[in-house]
Amino acid sequence: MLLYDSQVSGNCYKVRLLLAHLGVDYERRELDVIDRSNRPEILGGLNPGLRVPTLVFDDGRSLGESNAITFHLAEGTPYLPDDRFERAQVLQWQFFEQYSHEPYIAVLRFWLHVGHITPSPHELEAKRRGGDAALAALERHLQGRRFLVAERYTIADIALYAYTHVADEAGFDLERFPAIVAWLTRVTQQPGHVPIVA
Ligand SMILES: N[C@@H](CCC(=O)N[C@@H](CS)C(=O)NCC(=O)O)C(=O)O
Repeated sequence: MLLYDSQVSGNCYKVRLLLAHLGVDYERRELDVIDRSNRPEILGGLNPGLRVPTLVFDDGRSLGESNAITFHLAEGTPYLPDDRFERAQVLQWQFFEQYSHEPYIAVLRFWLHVGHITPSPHELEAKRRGGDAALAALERHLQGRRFLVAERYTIADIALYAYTHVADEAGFDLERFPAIVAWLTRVTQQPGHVPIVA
């Protein structure tokens, strides 16, 4: 398997983290997330979004979208429940991550930490407000729970862990969210855990 990857990307990290848990060997090719001029040439025909992560399987098929990739790789493993309702709960968190969490926390982190882009005060405030709302929702759900779904570690946790654990790089103070902080520690204790930059 070949992963088109970026070390700084939390979306790519979701895939690397799951592959590390699964003990699967793969090749990785680093793509620039700032100069994206070669994307059509490299990812054209592999991922309609021309984004990383993109995973190319040994039979030539390819898949984009971090949460679709982890959903596929986790099938038949302990990281994706068999129960129909719990699988839908996993999807609920993956969609939440893409619509209510990543567009705020990951984008702000990209601006401030990776791309060194200075947003306008209005843009900054909008991202902070959205990120705070996402973290508050996570905090409420994690109070009295060990993990997001089925009380065990799944790809739902991987999806939300990716950008939550580096939210400080976007200027979010996680100390305000004690249930999230405790959950982040539980995630790092899972067998095969690797950091975002390995
Ligand atoms: N929804 C996509 C988002 C992927 C994404 O935004 N990837 C970024 C790196 S984190 C990227 O390729 N950025 C460069 C670009 O937008 O062309 C996913 O979850 O995989």
